[in-house]
Amino acid sequence: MTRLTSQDLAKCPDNLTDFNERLVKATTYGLLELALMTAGMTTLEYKSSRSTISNVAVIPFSTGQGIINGFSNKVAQVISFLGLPCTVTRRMDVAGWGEAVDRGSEIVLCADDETFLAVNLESRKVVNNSHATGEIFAAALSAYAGDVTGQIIGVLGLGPVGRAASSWLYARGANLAVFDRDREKQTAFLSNCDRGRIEGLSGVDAILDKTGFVIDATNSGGIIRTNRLKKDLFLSAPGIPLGIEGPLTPMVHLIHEPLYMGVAAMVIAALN
Ligand code: 2YJ
Repeated sequence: MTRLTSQDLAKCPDNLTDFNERLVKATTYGLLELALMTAGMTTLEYKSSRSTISNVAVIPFSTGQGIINGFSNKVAQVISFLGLPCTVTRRMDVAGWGEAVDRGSEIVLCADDETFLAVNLESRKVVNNSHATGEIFAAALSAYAGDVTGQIIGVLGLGPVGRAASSWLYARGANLAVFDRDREKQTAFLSNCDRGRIEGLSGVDAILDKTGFVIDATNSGGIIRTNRLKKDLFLSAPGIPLGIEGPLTPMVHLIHEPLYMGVAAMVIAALN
């Protein structure tokens, strides 16, 4: 899994209202609505859950390669944007956990170099960022497409993010065309699922030839080649780096950002 860098974070728009407007333009839904759609939660259910939350705590973790400047603050910023009371703990690591529990936080979020979790301390529900990220980028694609039932959706990359996106879309009636450059991973994925509506393809170009709706859940830059770009390609891209070169991005309908959508989906899923 890619470890976020401060350069990645610098790409997160500072103004969440602007980011939200861009999401609405692209998908007709804002961040909260997409996160609710991802979790299958109504606005009414959200309001009722929200009223039970006195604090969501974000705990900086210094383990491994250490603190990423701005990470915890950006996580807290997006949670506050969704309307949940949120703070970054003053202390880090285990002491930060103690602080969160002491102050009665119902939900905590923290990340080391490998894993980023939201934990509901009351229900004991644990939500993994990779899973939540795959699902919300799938929901964004579905919102753009209107309805994915019977549509072919391409999924590039079958790690935890790509698999979560695949399951979310499959459960909503999509047909999937999938590719992972690790052939063993692709074979294992295909043998673990009902193949009826899922087809394994031999490369990125084959996916792009097959469909204009694609999830890029790879960690490989530049894999999407200019000569395969269709004008109406919708690319929902949780993967870092982006699979399409920067200058080409105006040519596609693109949803790509490194943090906010995954965090929104995590915290909404952790409410139950
Ligand atoms: O608290 C901090 O500042 C750091 N320990 C944050 C570390 C962030 N962790 C990562 O970037 C991991 N690769 C997990 C992120 C999952 C993104 N899908």
